[in-house]
Amino acid sequence: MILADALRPSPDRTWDYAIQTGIKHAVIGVPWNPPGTTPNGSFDLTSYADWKALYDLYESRGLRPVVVEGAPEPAHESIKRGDANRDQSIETVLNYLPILDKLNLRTICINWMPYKGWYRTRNNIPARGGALVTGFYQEDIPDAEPLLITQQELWDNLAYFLKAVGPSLEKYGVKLAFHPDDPPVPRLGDVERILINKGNYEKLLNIVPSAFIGITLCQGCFCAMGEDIYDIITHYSRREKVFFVHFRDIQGSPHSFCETFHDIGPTDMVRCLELYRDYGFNGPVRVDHVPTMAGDDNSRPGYAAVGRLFALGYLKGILDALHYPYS
Ligand SMILES: [Mn+2]
Repeated sequence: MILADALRPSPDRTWDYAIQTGIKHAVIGVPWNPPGTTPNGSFDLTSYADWKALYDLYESRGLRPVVVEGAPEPAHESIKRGDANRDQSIETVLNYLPILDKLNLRTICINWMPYKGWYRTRNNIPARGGALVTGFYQEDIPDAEPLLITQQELWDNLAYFLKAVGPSLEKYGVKLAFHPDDPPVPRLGDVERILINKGNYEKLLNIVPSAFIGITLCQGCFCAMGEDIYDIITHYSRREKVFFVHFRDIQGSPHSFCETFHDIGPTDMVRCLELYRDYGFNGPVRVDHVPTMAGDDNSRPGYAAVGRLFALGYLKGILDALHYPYS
């Protein structure tokens, strides 16, 4: 496994914790510009110099970038929505793929959730010892009209995109790792969703069959779907479709769930890692969605520094105990 941590493109305490924990790989974020601003804002997605400077920022601290997460929103939001800027945005993607190749950045974690990203209705649910976790409760977000996007439109936009970029993914050796919808529900207020179950993942993988189109196996999302997480890991590891792992757990169902500490959720996390190991998974992994613990404020629910530190240590301890090699 390649043990990595998601680190924002400006060094902060989470960088220090990652480095001090022995992490040597980074899941990098591209400086983000809100939708509606210029497509690329101050960071030009088609500029090698801009990508190289970003790469060097991480590298200078001993963190080798291995995954781009998420797929840069300024380019991808229009593609997901299928709006008037779609073709121009696809052009941008086609222009940055060779740059990623040059930097040996082989994986993009992408989601297919336009308009709303990962979504929670509660951010301060008490967990062990007063730590705080996030949760999703469908009753908190009633259906609204008109729908901004339907399932059919999402599928159509996805097929349009994959057909446009598929050959370039192969040419430049860059993998697209599709993250599940979070929450994995068919409808979220005024938008619909598609990456919500195994059946739809099978459909996704059949649109443009390619060794460069696969999955971000966010364990918490597949658990929330009600899928058998051990079957999911086995099935997609065998097919070499696991491009990236999000180590995470939840309790509940698609329409009603909350996050858990990694060590006390319903999932047997040791068994999950045994399965990745036994099927020879050697790609990147990162911890995902952690509780906010004492010492952190709750300004970044799911991504607080101390909770992350605990999760990293827990993951590393299991890997060592299993003699699962990682770098
Ligand atoms: Mn995730």
